[in-house]
Amino acid sequence: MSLYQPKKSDRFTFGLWTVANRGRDPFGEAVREAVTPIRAVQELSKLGAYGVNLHDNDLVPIDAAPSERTRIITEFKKVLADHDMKVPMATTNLFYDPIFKDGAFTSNDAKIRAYAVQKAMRGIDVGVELNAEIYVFWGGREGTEVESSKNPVEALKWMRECLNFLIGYCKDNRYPLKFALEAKPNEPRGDLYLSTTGAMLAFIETLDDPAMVGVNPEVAHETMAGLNFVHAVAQAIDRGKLFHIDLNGQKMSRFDQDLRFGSEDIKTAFMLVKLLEDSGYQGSRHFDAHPYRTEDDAGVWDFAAGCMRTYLILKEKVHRFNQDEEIQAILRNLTADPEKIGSSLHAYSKANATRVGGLAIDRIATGKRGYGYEKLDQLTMEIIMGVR
Ligand code: GLT
Ligand code: MN
Ligand code: MN
Repeated sequence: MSLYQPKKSDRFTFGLWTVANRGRDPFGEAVREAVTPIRAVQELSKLGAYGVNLHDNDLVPIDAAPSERTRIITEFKKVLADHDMKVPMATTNLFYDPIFKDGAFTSNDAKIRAYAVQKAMRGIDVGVELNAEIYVFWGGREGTEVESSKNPVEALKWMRECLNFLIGYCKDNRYPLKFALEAKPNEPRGDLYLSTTGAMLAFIETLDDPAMVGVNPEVAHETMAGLNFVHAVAQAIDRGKLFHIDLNGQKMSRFDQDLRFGSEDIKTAFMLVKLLEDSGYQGSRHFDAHPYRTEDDAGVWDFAAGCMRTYLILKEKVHRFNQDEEIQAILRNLTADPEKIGSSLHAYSKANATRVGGLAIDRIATGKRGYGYEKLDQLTMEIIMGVR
């Protein structure tokens, strides 16, 4: 059905690392060949994606010589141009190499923090060369198992120093990049610093240029901690800080499953799409997920197509929800304010204090009100289940 066929204007993107995931886990070997960056661009463009995102080392091996780096990037740029694919986001791998086993920007060792900053500066150069607009920072190993090993206040200072350094680097080079910080509660470390999107939002305000920095919330990461992802995204939107988003699926209180978007908790996925679409979010709909370990190469592309198709199906359900007269009447009734009481709460003034202070509010009668949420939720579910 053409309604569910992805278009460039949908801005669907995938990390190179997502389709290239080989299904390795702590208990088992890789189960398939890695999809190369070039093939990822070719296949994802056929499926209708807008672009791909990457870590420095998804494209250029960590030990590549400068000439090798140039060759790889030139070849990659050609494939992107040939397939009308973009790289809207880039990031640094600050977690894979053993040097980062005790963190990067929050390592106790200044030499390791410097190496991380150096690697991020090079990664930023690559991102800018590929016309990326957003540079993501997912700490990876910024955390600890042994609490006594690191001063958590110092760790935050180091994190701030490194990010400020990189803000300075971008300004000095007139790079038009924006940064997006991605929170995660735990895994791969026992505990990670700045573990929620809300924590990131507070931290951003302490940086040298808060306007340049927003968040990259991920479905799986808030959900792992049992938190409400939609509310985290809403707070980011409220602050004008939703610069990017990592869409995937996750069961609560498990390891970071990174499942196909919409494959778990379809109601939350629906509410998330509704929030993004209703808010006018203009950024990438980026999928940070992995095909099941059971899949061969064909399954990898089923996975990618499924992420986008589910998003578009949910988007169409959101449209139905917004057009549904019965639902909209319920919603209008919920916020009805015939006496215009709400406007007296917009700001404190003597006049408003007099009005609010003097309102005759029947506590008992008002407390008896039924909200009709059973009906509203059932109607919502019927939209999602496709019978409405
Ligand atoms: C890694 C991680 C993700 C991050 C990526 C960016 S890499 O797959 O699990 O959540 O978004 O560094
Ligand atoms: Mn992510
Ligand atoms: Mn994840």
